[in-house]
Amino acid sequence: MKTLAVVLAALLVSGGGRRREDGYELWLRYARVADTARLAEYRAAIRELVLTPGEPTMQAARDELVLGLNGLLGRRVPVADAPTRDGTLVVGTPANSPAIAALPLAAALREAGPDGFVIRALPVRGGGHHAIVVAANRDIGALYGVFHLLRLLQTEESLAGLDVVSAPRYSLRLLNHWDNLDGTVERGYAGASLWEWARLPDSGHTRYRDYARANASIGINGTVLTNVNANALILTPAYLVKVAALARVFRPYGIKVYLTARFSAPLEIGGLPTADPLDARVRAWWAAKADEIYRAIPDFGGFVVKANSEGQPGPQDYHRSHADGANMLADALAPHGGIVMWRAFVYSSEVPTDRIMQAVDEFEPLDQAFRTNVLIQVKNGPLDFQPREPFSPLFGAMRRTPLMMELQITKEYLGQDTHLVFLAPMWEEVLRADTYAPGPGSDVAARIRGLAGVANVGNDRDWCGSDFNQANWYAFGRLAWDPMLSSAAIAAEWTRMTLSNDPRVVRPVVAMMLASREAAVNYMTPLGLAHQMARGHHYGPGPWVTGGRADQTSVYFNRADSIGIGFDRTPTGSNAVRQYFPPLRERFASRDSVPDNLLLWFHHVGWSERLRSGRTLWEELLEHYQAGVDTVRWMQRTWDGLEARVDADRFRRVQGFLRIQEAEARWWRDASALYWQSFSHLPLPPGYEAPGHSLDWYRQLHCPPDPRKPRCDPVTGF
Ligand code: GCV
Repeated sequence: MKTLAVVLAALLVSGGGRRREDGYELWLRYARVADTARLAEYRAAIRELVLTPGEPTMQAARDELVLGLNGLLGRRVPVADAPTRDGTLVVGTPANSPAIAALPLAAALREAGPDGFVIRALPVRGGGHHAIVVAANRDIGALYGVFHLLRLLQTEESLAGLDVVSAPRYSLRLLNHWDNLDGTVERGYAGASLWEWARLPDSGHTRYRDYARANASIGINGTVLTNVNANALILTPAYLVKVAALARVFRPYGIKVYLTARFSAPLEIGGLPTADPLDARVRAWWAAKADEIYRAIPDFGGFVVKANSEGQPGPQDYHRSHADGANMLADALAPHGGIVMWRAFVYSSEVPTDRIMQAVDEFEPLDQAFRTNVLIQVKNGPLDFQPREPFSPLFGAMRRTPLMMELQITKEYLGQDTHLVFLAPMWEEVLRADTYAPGPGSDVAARIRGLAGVANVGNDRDWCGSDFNQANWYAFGRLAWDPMLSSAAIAAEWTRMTLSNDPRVVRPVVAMMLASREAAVNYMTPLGLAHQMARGHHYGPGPWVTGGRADQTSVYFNRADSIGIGFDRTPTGSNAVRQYFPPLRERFASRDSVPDNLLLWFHHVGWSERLRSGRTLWEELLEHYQAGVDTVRWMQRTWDGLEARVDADRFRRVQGFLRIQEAEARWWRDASALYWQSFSHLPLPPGYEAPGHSLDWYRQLHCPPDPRKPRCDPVTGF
């Protein structure tokens, strides 16, 4: 009887022997290698582990290897002090591993630099055994190398002739959390904040360590814990001790902690009558605050600041410039080696120019005015994380000031948790865009010093709100390490690690992922349209949104009228094209050369004007909306075809979300087409799928007051 109870309990825990695919393990599932030949190869190549676990980072590397190899190889790999036989895995640095110090790796290690690693299949001297060596200059490089090796095993790569030298392109690879101290997450679609402030510093959730593991596995080396719409309380002693506790968990994984600095903190928590950056008392307050922070967190990274933007306080409140504000904070952090990432996301409702031009107008004159420990953090596009924008012209305009690029991993404008939209193709597009500053061959990737990604992580069991949203966290880290990795390669890695190595799964899933971003562009904002989402929550269509701040409305951006649609940014309009270097300026300004996918971003085009395709603008718009819907339907069919090859948990979850996405792609198509039709007065072509409802119906659709997911249901009309 007792035995039966034990068996039943075990069955319940294990889900009947089935692995529970609830998403918690992300891409670090370490499932047993399915290909038997590969499994045999790996088992022969890795029969013992030599690694000195003295320091916390080496201990983390060892823990990960033990966990990973146990899972992947399906057996325990013993740990030895020195290589004793063929099939040894040696991990370390010349300083902590005599075996590595004895190997001729100097040139490769120079190439690997401070964060990189070398992985080689080698005979190890003093025994002549064959080994795989993971070597680095610093412990953190060894940990990154371990994750890389595990990735090779997870993706079933051959180890024959292994010879890898890998170094990150950028030294700043940061997540930005928009997490509030009350546990909410601005633009978060994966539950509440991970940071349990009320329980810290004493209770260290084990999840913090898994968060650090996940980040380290893709090379992320910094985390900004708090929202850019900042709360000064995070800088008070009561919170700093909590921040220090998180920093302790993250430190072995090479992750530095950063905070957002509220510019008015000297007033709010410092008891000063001003926050003027040129006031000596204010400067002294920030210097003392920096000293206090570094006493608590010696490796604190620095501040991110949103100033004079969307109501946030800043130096302009005192008639000072962004440089005055940034430099004051930079001076406070400089003695400790800290940096300031000052955001360029600024626009003012009082400035009469095109909203997207204001960042360049504001910051370009300040080029060279910033301290050396200031970076200007620029969103990928000049507007605000839209499904498609051209790259921000600031990447070309700021020639002397170090720049970071800010990407949004959380999909505020791209279907949030439910829509399957893989963002790597969008990021690849901007990283590889040529700014032509100062001439051809100057891509955005070369103009920046780091990447910041607005995190999509919350306390949902699956971290990101959906299985496929995890791929965007993964892709961000991989691109911050190597911005020239292709979206296809990243998608394939992620799919193999997360879902399956079976080519009958990998091929279709990668195809779905690669098609997904263009599908979203098509059903949401085709041909260069932007910011057509519903007001506030930005979920679902709202091309009719007007009222309030003009430069936050849809009509400001679509400029639809009886003649046509689109924002004239040529010299006859706002002349935003002037902010790009030649020949882009001319390319964007001319109807003959502007790419179709940015047409309405730069031009106001007549409804019946013919485009390169031979179709009229009206026909072309409708084609794109329909193509978006069709692609989602194809994704549904593709996924349905995988039922037998994907575990039931994830199969059903993704299937359900694709159902939502298909209904909402139709919602976008129909609401948009009907709204544009109220200007064009042109008919839908014969055979075009008829809209489900009238324009009024779509306009009156109200979202339920759900603070977590402000979703409107276009089917029930809720
Ligand atoms: C954190 C957009 C978002 C805001 C966000 C802002 C920013 O406007 O809608 O939620 O605020 O960008 O990046 O500062």
